[in-house]
Formats: sequence, C-alpha cells, structure tokens
Amino acid sequence: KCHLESAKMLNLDSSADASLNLQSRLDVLTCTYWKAAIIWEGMFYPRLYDEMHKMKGSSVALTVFAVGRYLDAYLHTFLNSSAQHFMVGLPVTYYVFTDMPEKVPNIKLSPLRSMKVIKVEKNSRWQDVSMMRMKSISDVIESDIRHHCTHVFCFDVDQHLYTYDRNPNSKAYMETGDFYYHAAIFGGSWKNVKALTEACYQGIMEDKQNNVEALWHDESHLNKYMLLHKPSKVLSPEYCWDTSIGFRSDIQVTRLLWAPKYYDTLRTP
Ligand code: 2GW
Ligand code: MN
Repeated sequence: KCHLESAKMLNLDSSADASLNLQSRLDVLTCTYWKAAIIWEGMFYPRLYDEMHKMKGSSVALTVFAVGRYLDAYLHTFLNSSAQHFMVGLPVTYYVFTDMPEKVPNIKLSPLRSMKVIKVEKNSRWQDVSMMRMKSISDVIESDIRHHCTHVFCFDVDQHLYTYDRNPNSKAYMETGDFYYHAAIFGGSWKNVKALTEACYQGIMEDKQNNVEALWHDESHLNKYMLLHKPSKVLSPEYCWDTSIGFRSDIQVTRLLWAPKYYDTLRTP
C-alpha cells in the first residue's frame, strides 16, 4: 500500500507498466522474523526505487576484485554486464581491485559512470585473496568512497551457496543461523558496509592469530556478522542464481547469474 501511494506521488503510471501490478507473493518467504523485507519479483516497483534514489541523489560504489587468473577469466564479462544492468540511471563508480591494473579492459561507460582501478598485491593463498577483500573494501570506503558515494555494493567477479562455519574456535562460529547469506553480493550505505567489512576483517585477523580459518572464509564471517546485525533488506536467490540448479517455480526472474566455475584451471597454484 505504501508503495502504491508513493508511486502515485511520483506520477508513475501503473497502467503503463505491467511490473506495477503488485501482488503479494504467497509462495515464498517475503519477510524475516525481524521484519526485514525479502526482495522478490512482484513485491516492489523497481521504477519507484530508481526514482526515489535519483531524487535523493544517491550515488553508488561497486567494488569487485580481479586478481591473478580471475581477471582474464571474468572481469570483461562482469564489467560489461554491470555497465548494462547495475543501478542504471544512478551515478556508479567502479572500484576494480587487481594486481594487474594495465590489464583491466577499457569498457565503454555511460556519462554517469566512471572506473577507479586500485592496485593490490596478490596474496599467495587464495583464501587470503578472498578474505582480505574485507580490509581493502573497508580501507577504500574510509579513504575515498565516503566522500563521493552514498552506497556501496560488493560483488564476486564470478558468481555460490554453502554452510555456516562450525568450528567453535573461529570468530565466525555459529551454532545456528536464520538465513544463509551468500557473500557474492552485499551492499548498503557506506557506513553500514564499512562497519561490516571492518568487523569481518577483525574476525579474520583474530582467527589468524589463533591459527584457525573459518569454513567458507570471509563468507562465514559475513554470516556471523549478519546474524548479529540483522540486515534491513534481504535479497532473494533471484539476486544470485546458478542456472545449473534448473527450473524452480518460485524463481520468476533471475537478476544475477553465476558465471561458470573453472576451478581446475583457476584454483591450481
Ligand atoms: C579464489 C579461490 C581460489 C583461487 C583463486 C581465487 C580468487 C578469487 C582469485 O585468484 N582472484 C580473485 O580475484 N578472486 C576474487 O575473490 C574474485 O573476485 C572472486 O569472485 C572472489 C571470491 O572467489 P570465488 O568467486 O572463486 O569464490 P566462491 O564463488 O566460492 O565464493 C564464495 O566464498 C568465498 C570464500 O571462500 C567468498 O566469501 C565469496 O564472496 C563467496 O561468494
Ligand atoms: Mn564467486
């Protein structure tokens, strides 16, 4: 109802747009027990959010890491597809973290978009390549993003679903959870993303001192953080889908797809 009224205020013509024909979804969970919306197709007006954020002057930072062989394997496709689909109509700054800045593809960006390439060292352990993203993101929010952008979204360059950490010695240990959060995409206001990345990084470093590593690395720490700090919006699997799962009647739209995993060639040292 609230959405409908706002749509009227913004003069969005609902008859002109099929997606404005909102029905509640009865086939899926649409609300967490702490009353955060779980975002599914058919539950919101995409254009309303777009217009609201344009009016508010929101600006978005997108962080992505392409280190070592992941650059050639995925970055080009990732950048092109996000240029076409991610937060179209809002100013977006790409923060590309790589050990090979000279190899970052020069893709055509619309006038509202720009790219910053940040050189990072290639950690010798892949687990650290993945985990240290939390520090790099926290640092760049502090030094740059907070001065230019209102929101930050953090992506895997490829696109996976796993279980909680079960090691009681890890800071990421969780006995039970409510949702499993995939770390391939998360975001929010820069303040919230800063708090999240900083806390995860601290958990990771504390684990290192204790010689433990969480089962799914940064993803386990992210899950622990989300358990303790409930998100105000939860994205449904529409936002992180693997087509090899096959048809599911509750998935009406897929908004973000996993790229193929080439573990044999990409993960061997
Ligand atoms: C990662 C694993 C093994 C060998 C290399 C890498 C690697 C990762 C790399 O050589 N270069 C690189 O840039 N990355 C970045 O880290 C890249 O952005 C990639 O998407 C991200 C996470 O690695 P990925 O996509 O291979 O891991 P997934 O898909 O199994 O990811 C989930 O679990 C991870 C922790 O194990 C992270 O939490 C990730 O966010 C999750 O989606
Ligand atoms: Mn991934």
